[in-house]
Amino acid sequence: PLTSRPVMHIDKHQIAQHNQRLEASHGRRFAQLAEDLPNVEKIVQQLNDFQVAIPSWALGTGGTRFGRFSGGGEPRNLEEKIADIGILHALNRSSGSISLHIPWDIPEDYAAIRTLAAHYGLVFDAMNSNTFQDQSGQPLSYKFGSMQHVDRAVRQQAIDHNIDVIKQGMELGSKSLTVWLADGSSFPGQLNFRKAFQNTLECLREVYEALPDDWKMFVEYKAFEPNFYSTTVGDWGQSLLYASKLGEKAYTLVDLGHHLPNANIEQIVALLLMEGKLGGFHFNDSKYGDDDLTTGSIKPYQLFLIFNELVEGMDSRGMDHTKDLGWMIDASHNLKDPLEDLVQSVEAILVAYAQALLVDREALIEAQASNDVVQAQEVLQHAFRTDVRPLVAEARKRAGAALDPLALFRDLDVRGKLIKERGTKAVATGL
Ligand code: LRH
Ligand code: MN
Ligand code: MN
Repeated sequence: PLTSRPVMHIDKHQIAQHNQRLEASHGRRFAQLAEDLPNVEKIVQQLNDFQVAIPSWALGTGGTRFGRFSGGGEPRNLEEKIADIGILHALNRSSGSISLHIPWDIPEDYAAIRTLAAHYGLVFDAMNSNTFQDQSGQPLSYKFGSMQHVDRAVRQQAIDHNIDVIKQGMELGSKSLTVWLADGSSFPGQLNFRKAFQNTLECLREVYEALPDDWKMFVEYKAFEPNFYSTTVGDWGQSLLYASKLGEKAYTLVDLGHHLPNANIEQIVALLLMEGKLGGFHFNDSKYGDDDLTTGSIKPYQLFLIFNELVEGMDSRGMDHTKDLGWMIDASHNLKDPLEDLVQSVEAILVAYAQALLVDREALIEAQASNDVVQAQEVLQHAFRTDVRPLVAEARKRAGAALDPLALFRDLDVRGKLIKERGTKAVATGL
């Protein structure tokens, strides 16, 4: 039983009423699309099964280096972050898990937290460790790195923290650890690259040793920021090196915003999948760097091309789309309502996935085999230019979610109610 039940919640009747209002126009649009698709039932089912994890740090208004303008009604603690994801999941039935960041999140009573999450139909996705900031009371500083550090004692502190995060994750039923390191250097000569790599590898090995057998470890790479000359896990090659040396439970994690401009992410994805070393995703979008903008807001065609490789690569390896990779959003913005932002990101992911499922694989293979470049482009763009939103909406309807989650969020004045419950000056812990 829950000790305290939040006031704001979305119930079945509100969803049913909303869907009833939109049913006629949705039904028309869906029927028209279904007429042209041979495998519509299968696609709707695949969309229905697809779940993407929500990071606990995306529920508050993100800041920039220059300031933070918090919105009202933001979650003040882990319980309220879970409640927010509960609202999101009730609206779309596609965000059934939460990814924690330790110690931005401080789970105290594990059983109670699990019960609360289960109440909303949520489970715990990857745990994220944090050795990129100094926490109050922490004996040694990460100013010059954590796992790469020249001082063994600092490295040990980073190892211990990661092992503690694994232990906390075990209490919550998580099955994976994501390690993102800010380690690197900002000036030539600051770092011995080989020593930094080897120190990091040694530390990751110790963390890997503490990983339960049924867990995965994701090594997340990032080209730059906060370091601006070198990053010790700077690209997919370096991440793949670590993951290969660590062992079969270690994988590369691709955060879409962590590449140098114009990187061909879909090709990276294809090769990592081929090697069995793609572990998961952090979805977001960007124009310049790690902008963490709403997924699909800047480069929807790239997102589609990535999903095209994912579907093709996973199918060729007999992988389960829903279970075999870790899907997560890693976006948080400073202008939008965080929940509305997440509704948009989840929708964009499902749209890109649906478009990828529409690709005529046989026609594409044929075009490739005959060097028909024009036809290959036609095949891909036919799928990309199909308005698949009725498929995504239909999947939601069948799962008991809202046909138009954003409209319902606004109609119910969810944010207004959260402000009433939590106040206008609520500030989430974290970034
Ligand atoms: C680093 C990153 C990483 C962190 C998160 C807060 O830029 O993408 O995944 O854990 O942001
Ligand atoms: Mn990330
Ligand atoms: Mn990032």
